Amino acid sequence: MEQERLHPEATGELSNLLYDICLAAKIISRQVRRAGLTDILGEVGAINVQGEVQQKLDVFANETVRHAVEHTGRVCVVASEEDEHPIPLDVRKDRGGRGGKYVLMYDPLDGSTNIGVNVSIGTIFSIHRRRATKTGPGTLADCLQKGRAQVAAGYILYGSSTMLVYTTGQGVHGFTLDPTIGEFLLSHPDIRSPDVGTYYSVNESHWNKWAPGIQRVVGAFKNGDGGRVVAKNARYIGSLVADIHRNLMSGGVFLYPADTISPQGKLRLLYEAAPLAYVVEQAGGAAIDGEHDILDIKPSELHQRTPLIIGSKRDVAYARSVLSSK
Ligand code: FDP
Repeated sequence: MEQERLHPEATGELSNLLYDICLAAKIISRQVRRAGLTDILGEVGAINVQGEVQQKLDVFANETVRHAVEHTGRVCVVASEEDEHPIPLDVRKDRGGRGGKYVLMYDPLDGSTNIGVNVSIGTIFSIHRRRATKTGPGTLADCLQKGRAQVAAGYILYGSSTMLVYTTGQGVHGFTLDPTIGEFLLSHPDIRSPDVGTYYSVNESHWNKWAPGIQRVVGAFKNGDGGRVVAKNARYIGSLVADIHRNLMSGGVFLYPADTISPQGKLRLLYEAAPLAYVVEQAGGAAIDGEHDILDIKPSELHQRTPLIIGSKRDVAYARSVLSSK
């Protein structure tokens, strides 16, 4: 609300869309907190478009986010990591056939393999203005925009507390869910990421499948590289949101590079890399695919994957310089 006041032209629609996402987050958080007590853990017996086994909580979170926005008239199309195609949203008659102004893309429950073992998981969201179409439901073309064009992005972390961290391009702000009143309260205003990280986070079991450049970078984060990089401590949760959040707060660099099995990397550009890159850049950090800024990549497919190196600015710059000096 405070930030909306800085824009006299704002209609309040974006703030309301963020509220809709908060509502979905509270409902998902409630289910996550009761997992193990209710029949919500385990697989549904289906494989999603990414070739991954869908968990019941994945499906629940996916539908909860879509239901929270689909009748509001604020969104023209949603795209989720769990659905093969974007879902165009109906136009509300009371809006004169205009259709929603915004495009919402999301990863409903990131870190699926951690769901059943009580490790932090998260929801990631990315909001764009519709561009390709002007009226009616939105299309795939509205989804395929560069990350730089996002109007808002963020994540909800279901960790030791439930936190919402988001940006609308005016810094990064963190809110903690107070379960006693059911509201997100501003607990971490203006988050800034240290320029040099304490941690490096990578799944080192893939070492033998990496290109020599990536091995050099990870080796330097582990052992130091003269005066250029000081050896770091390792932390890898295996839930992207949780790994990014820790590094954002304490300083660190997260890597999910391409390897011989996944030549484009594993993570999804539109649901994971781009929104997190927007948050991390706004907090003073950086995000690249090894060469280009993540936010400058023009997507050609909805479920496009990308290598990702993200976190403290000087660490990402170091990785970029090693990778460019073949
Ligand atoms: P998961 O497979 O558990 O859904 O994008 C998915 C993701 O988790 C990220 O949250 C996580 O950082 C990464 O994959 C973990 O992959 P590895 O198991 O290969 O390390």
